[in-house]
Amino acid sequence: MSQTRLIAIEQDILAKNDSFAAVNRQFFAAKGVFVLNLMSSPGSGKTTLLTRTLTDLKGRFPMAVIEGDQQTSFDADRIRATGTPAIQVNTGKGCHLDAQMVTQAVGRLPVATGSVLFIENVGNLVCPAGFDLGEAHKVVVLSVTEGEDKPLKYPAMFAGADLLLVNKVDLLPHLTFDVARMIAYARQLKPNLRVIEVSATTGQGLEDWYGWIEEGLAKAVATR
Ligand SMILES: Nc1nc2c(ncn2[C@@H]2O[C@H](COP(=O)(O)OP(=O)(O)O)[C@@H](O)[C@H]2O)c(=O)[nH]1
Ligand SMILES: [Mg+2]
Repeated sequence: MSQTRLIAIEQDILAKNDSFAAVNRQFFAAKGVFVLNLMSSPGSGKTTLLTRTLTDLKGRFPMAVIEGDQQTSFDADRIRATGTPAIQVNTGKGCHLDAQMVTQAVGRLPVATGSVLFIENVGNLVCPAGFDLGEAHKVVVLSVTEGEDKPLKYPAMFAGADLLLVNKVDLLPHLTFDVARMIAYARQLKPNLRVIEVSATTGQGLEDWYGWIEEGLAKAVATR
């Protein structure tokens, strides 16, 4: 295939995605729904962070989850075990969720007015960065077992994020991971990137993450 034709196809796909993303964003804005698109490598702890978050924030405001994976409904099952409504979207060979998948999932999910909708994207640091889902913020999770160099290796992911959750900080005593260096790399790509260091298993740092969510939700509700 010629390079020109390839670029034309890519532009078509992205334009179609953007029009669905705009529809989603309008729907979420009208209902005061605060939507977060969580992205990371497989195994960084997205689902663990989510189950802990849903359990800790239960009763404060309504929440729902869209789970993206190539195969299985394991993660949606883990989320539903917390009592939160969740939809699993399997992308098959696809390496990311797209905005139309979110439109369809939202049609099958009880998304309450004034709620938080978490979207767990397919695990990798590449393709999810290119697709707007209509979210309020892209949140990237990087765990301390992955190496400080990841922001520079996968720049689009970090340049497009509004919040970086550095997860598994409970493991730092056993590693040589340099948190400050990794954050400096990430801020080369996004100077005002907000960073919160957390452990989904011990709960360290989670209050800051919850505060950030509550602030965002309050804004979404106020501008409804
Ligand atoms: N030590 C430690 N392990 C964690 C933490 N968060 C997640 N894990 C573990 O990392 C593995 C992958 O977690 P999972 O939530 O499935 O990651 P996902 O693929 O990003 O959804 C599991 O074995 C979790 O128990 C953490 O904060 N500390
Ligand atoms: Mg997961």
